Amino acid sequence: MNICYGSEANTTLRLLGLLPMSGQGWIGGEAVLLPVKMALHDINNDPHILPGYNLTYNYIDSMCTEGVAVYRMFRELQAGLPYHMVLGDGCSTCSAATAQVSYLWNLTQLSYGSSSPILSDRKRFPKFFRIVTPEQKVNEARIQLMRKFDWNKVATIHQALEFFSVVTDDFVRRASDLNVTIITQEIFVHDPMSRVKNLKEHDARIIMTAMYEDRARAVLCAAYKVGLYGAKIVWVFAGWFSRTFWLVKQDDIDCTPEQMALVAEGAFFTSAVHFNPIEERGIHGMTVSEFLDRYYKDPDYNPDLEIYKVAFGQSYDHIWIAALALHCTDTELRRRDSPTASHPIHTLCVRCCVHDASVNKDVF
Ligand code: ABU
Repeated sequence: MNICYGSEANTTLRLLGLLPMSGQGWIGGEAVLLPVKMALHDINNDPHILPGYNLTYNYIDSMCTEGVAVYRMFRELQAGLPYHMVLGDGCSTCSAATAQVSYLWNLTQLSYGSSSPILSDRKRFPKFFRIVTPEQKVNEARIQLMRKFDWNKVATIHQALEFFSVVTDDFVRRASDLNVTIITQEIFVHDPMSRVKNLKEHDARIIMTAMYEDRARAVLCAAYKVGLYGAKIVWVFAGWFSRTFWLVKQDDIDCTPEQMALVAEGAFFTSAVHFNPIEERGIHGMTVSEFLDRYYKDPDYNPDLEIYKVAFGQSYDHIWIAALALHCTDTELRRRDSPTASHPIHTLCVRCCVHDASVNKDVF
């Protein structure tokens, strides 16, 4: 499925979004659409940004699955109409897979929500950027939790993906520096039951997790079955999980919502700050509360997407960064009096403009 915001013209600049709309892991893609619509409206009506151009956005459903993401992106890029940037994915696994392909089309890729540390490797992902905090930086919050509550023993459990191994290794290094004892480190590929039993056998009380939310549901259900829950057990999950993630139905989970809620009770969620806590005006002159006010009043507002609220602001912002990068590229091409200057923006120069476009943003 794809949609197109904005109308086609020979001055059309085309963005290709990679959105996990279905599947498992993290499927907040639908929550990206309204902020994208708002940003395109603001940009296309701003006479100072990309004057004479019309910015449009199509998307594919990547299903938070690498193969699907690469296949559907490839199909879209082969279809004929030129794209000027790729935006996404919201799942790091898909970003890693697609970013190793999109640069071969000379396309710059900018993600609104991929937090895997590995994506900062410019050799592996030469034209990939993102506006979210890499996940290992959030480990500092987990360390501060350990300090705050005087916890001196901790266990970890993570899904066997490079993303989560790197995050967990970083946490273990920081915890060891604090003289915290790591009582066990559990790793699983799909079914976490034997690893959760091991946590129980080690009498784990504080458990740092690193995994996608479908696997976190499997962990909670396994924990219920082995009795690893109660007032003395603290689970720490990623803050980008959908709110009340433990209540989402899943084929391989046979625990009831009540049983899942019992285990999730008292869990902590750690993440970067997703909205500017200071009421200052951004590039379009809006504060965060003004942005949210507009968002909630929009006819396309869907309360079911509130569980993905962490994605709203960054989804709006990433379209602005793409637009500013394209604007900067256009300006630079005209300044150089390049033969391409009279044509729609050439993709070659976009990469060098991403940083310039994000002077007030963190791009990693
Ligand atoms: N947007 C969810 C973050 C998880 C990931 O980077 O895959």
